[in-house]
Amino acid sequence: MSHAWGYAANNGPDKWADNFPIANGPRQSPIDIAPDASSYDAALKPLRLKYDPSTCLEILNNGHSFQVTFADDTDSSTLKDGPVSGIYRLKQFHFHWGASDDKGSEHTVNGTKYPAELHLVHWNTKYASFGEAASKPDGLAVVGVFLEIGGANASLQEVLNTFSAIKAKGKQTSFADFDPSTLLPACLDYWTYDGSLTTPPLLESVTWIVCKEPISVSREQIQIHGSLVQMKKFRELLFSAEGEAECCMVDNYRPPQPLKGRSVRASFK
Ligand code: SG4
Ligand code: ZN
Repeated sequence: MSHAWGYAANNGPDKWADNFPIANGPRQSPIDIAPDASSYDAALKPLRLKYDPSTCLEILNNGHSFQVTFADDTDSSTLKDGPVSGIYRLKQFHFHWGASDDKGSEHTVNGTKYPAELHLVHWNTKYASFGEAASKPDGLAVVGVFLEIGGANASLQEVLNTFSAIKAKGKQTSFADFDPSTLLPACLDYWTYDGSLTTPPLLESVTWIVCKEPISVSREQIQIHGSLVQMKKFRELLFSAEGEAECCMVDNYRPPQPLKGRSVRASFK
């Protein structure tokens, strides 16, 4: 494989194992969550997420997704409790989405796909940096939130409003004072399991925390003054860089991987 990894037929999830053999490893992500096969664990604590909007820095199209990055040199924006111990710092959040509303999420619930999935990526401060933590079994904690079609989401719209500046791969722009907790569902009940990054290098370092309750995103909402388009707006971004043949950023999700004997625990009955 001479080309870089991606989501196309010639470099997509089915091909990743050629360069990243851990793709067939014991704790790969995402998975299909079967609620009836998950076990309620009374020892699981409520998730404690504390985010400081002043740590929000910029938004970037990295050619695989777009991500909002945070200053992570202090414990200002953190995840504590839930299934983990210690302090995990927020590094970035990003999304995965489909070419149409019937697909796009990475995790599925009883086989049901959502149109998109939000990932908030945190790293364990018992390690010196994100880079060091990313290869440790307890290095990362990613909160996954499903998006479902419903009313327009005002908080999400603040993110989407930057898209004209980050359309092509490699583009970035400042994005300050955004509070990522405004993207969270009201209820933080979750499923948790031991997994991996869902993109190469597919490192098996992620404690996954997948929220039961989705947040809403509008399919399309036309207003009288200008248009407010949410799910469709994601699909205007490009995998390609400026000057290359335009290739829409869609279907940037990995499908569910084998559970291989892992347990999925629920924080709720
Ligand atoms: C997306 O491609 C992000 O943009 C990546 O962020 C992220 O990689 C990757 O997904 C995998 O993360 O939560 N889906 S995931 O398992 O966080 C990392 C960057 O490239 C290492 C920074
Ligand atoms: Zn992700």
